[in-house]
Amino acid sequence: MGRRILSDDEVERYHRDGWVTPDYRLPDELYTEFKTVIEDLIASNPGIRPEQLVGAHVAGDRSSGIKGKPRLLELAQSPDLLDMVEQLIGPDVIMWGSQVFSKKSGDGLAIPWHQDGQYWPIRPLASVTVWIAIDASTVENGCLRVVPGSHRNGLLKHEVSGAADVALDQGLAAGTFDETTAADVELQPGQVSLHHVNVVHGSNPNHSTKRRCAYAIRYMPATSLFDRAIPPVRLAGNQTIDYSERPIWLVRGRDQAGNDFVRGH
Ligand SMILES: O=C(O)CCC(=O)C(=O)O
Repeated sequence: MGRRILSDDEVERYHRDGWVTPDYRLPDELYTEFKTVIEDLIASNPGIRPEQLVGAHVAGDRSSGIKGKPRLLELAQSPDLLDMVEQLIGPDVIMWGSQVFSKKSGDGLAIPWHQDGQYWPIRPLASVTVWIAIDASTVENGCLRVVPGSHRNGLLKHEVSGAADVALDQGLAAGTFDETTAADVELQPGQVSLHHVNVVHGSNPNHSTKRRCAYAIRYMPATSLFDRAIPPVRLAGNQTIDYSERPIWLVRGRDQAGNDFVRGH
C-alpha cells in the first residue's frame, strides 16, 4: 500500500463528483522534468497539433506517427502519482496511455464535451486520468471543465461533430447533460486534477495570449482487460488511434485479467 496523499475527503469527492483537485503540487524537480520533456516532445513533433500528442510516452508509436518520449513513462511511475492513483482504483495499476493537450495562445482548439469511456478499449471500463498542469490553466486560456456527478449516469450518446476546429471528432449529443452545472478546473503549474473515465468534460478554445499546456496520464486497474480487438478510433481530421499494438505497462501490483504486456513493445 502506497502513502495516503489524498485525504479521505478528497477520495470521497472524487467518487461523488467524478473528479478532484487535491491539495497537492508536484515537487519542483518532478514538475521541471515533466515540463522539459514535454517542451522537447512538442518541438520534436512539429507536424502534429500539440492538443493531439497521443501516446506521448511511447517511442515511435506505430498507430499515431507521434515521436514520443519514453522518459515520460518513467515520470508517470513517480511514487506520488501512483500513490494517488492507488487510492482511487486499487493496488493493481496499469499505465496504458498519455496525451499532451497543449493549446497554443490564440490558436488552441476546443475539446468537445465527451466521456473518455466512449473511446477507450478497457473491459470492464475503469480508468483514472491524472491531468497535470504544465502551464497555469484558467478560464481565460481554456481550462478543463467538468460536469460534477456526470460519471454516475453511464455512457451517454455521442455523435460525430464534423467541426474543423475541435481536437476530438465525437462529442456528446445535445441534451444529454446539463452544461450549466459545469465547473472550471483552474490550476497553477504543477497542480493536478484526477478524473474518472465517465465524467463529462471538455474545454473551450484558447483565445488568450497565454499557452495552456497539460499532460494527461491514463491508468487502469489491472483487474480490467485492455481489449486490443476494438477497431481503430477516429479522433479528428484524419487522425485515428489503433489500440491493437499499444504497449501497456504494469506499474504496480499484479495483473488479474490476463493483460498482454508484450504486444507493441
Ligand atoms: O485538456 C483538455 O482540455 C481535455 C482533456 C481531456 O479530454 C482528457 O484528459 O481526457
